[in-house]
Amino acid sequence: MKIKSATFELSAPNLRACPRLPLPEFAFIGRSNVGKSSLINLLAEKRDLAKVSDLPGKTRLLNFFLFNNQWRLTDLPGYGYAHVSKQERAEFNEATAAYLTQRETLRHTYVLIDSRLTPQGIDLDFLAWLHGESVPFSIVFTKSDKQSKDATATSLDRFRRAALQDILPEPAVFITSSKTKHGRQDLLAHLAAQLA
Ligand SMILES: Nc1nc2c(ncn2[C@@H]2O[C@H](COP(=O)(O)OP(=O)(O)O)[C@@H](O)[C@H]2O)c(=O)[nH]1
Ligand SMILES: [Mg+2]
Repeated sequence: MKIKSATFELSAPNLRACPRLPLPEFAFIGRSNVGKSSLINLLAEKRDLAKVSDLPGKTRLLNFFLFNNQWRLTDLPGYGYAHVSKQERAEFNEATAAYLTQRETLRHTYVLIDSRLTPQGIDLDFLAWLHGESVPFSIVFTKSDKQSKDATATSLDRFRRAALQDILPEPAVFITSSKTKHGRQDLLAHLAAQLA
């Protein structure tokens, strides 16, 4: 799929404030700092479409980006950042949960995982929750440029055993780097297949 246009549409604090015009949507979610915004910029081939930050925990809103005037990517608040207050955390989790389980236009969810890390409890909990709610999802391994191919393969193996073993059919896994553009075409092909 060719990306001809990509623009920021709006930020929503809750489900009610999400865009009204029904278009197919794809959600990106993962821990703070995992590379969600960078991946959106990679798909769009724009440097500053989504705000990239070294400070985790900055995005507390659901951010909508319109692609080719046909479909949207939703940058969801990162989970697992300890430094926001309990109250704030509960609120954004509620908006995110409502979006994932009730948004009628949501076609597919991509869960981003740092390819360098051993399986993290918070990711496993989140995946188990998604699966329990019957939300269809795939895995996107991020930052693959930061280590060797072998190390990524080992990490993926470990992750499959820890997180995906009980989930059928086994979710697709994409290996990506926003730095080298690795995985961009595969991810776009997967999106395109779901738009067809
Ligand atoms: N080397 C490398 N750094 C990345 C990659 N993706 C994101 N980063 C860096 O990781 C940090 C967090 O990225 P960001 O996209 O803001 O993560 P978000 O919080 O999930 O939206 C930033 O410093 C990015 O430059 C990648 O594929 N490779
Ligand atoms: Mg971000």
